[in-house]
Amino acid sequence: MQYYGQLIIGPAGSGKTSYCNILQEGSFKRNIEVVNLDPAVDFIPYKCAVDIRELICLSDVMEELGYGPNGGLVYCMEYLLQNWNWMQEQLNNIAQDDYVLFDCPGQIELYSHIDMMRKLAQFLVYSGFSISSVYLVDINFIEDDAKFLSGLLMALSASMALELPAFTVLQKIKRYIKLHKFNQQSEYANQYEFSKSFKFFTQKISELVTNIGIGRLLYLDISDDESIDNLLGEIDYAIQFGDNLEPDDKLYDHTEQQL
Ligand SMILES: Nc1nc2c(ncn2[C@@H]2O[C@H](COP(=O)(O)OP(=O)(O)OP(=O)(O)O)[C@@H](O)[C@H]2O)c(=O)[nH]1
Ligand SMILES: [Mg+2]
Repeated sequence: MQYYGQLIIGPAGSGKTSYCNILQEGSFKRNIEVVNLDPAVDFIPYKCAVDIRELICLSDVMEELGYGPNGGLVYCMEYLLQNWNWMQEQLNNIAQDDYVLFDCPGQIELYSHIDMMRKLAQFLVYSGFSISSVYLVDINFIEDDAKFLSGLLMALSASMALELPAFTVLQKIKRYIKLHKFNQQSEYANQYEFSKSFKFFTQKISELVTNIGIGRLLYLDISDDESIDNLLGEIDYAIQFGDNLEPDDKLYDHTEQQL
């Protein structure tokens, strides 16, 4: 069995859950199922195909075992890996053509300091998933050079640790542009125009990320379907999603006319 999807990672508040929700609500030529892997979350806006909290949740661990929030989270993720059969059973209910998003917790120690998420990624691959990691970085980090660079380096280190096809995504770009009144007729995917220094800086970082070979640096705003389509297109290509889908009628008609 072959499944396709994304492991959505990134720091707290970077927009992981909102991204999953928008993708599930929208129409992006696929049926999207979301798996919640955050045992600490109170409210989930999307319809969950699998929810880790049915196996274990952080508040119970803190109450019953006396752990703090971070130790408790590590315990929960370890528990999930030890009980992977449970996850495997839940995933068996997902149809083969469904596209699965894994909404992960925001504590980046899980990716960079301990190899728990790498094991989880391996389990998914063994379970038949062709999956990429998508690391969301809040574009507002760009306000501060040191913060931005450290954000991207964290993305690099987490992506390398996971050993999956990887994408680093600057998120909330539209709001950022609005706040800074950039001219919106631009070069990035024909949408945005940046100041010259900004463009140069991101281009250099993008080259660095691409040269290291662990994934492209892309832009996203969940309020902009075109930016989501662009991102999905890149990821589809990397994980080879859609190779088995029916051809697009419009594209077919157009090609036929050209012939
Ligand atoms: N303008 C704008 N706001 C966004 C975007 N994505 C997320 N947000 C907002 O950012 C905030 C945090 O979003 P979440 O989706 O909860 O972030 P998260 O990464 O799941 O956070 P944790 O689960 O705590 O790690 C929310 O208030 C969202 O409404 C975006 O693309 N544009
Ligand atoms: Mg979240």
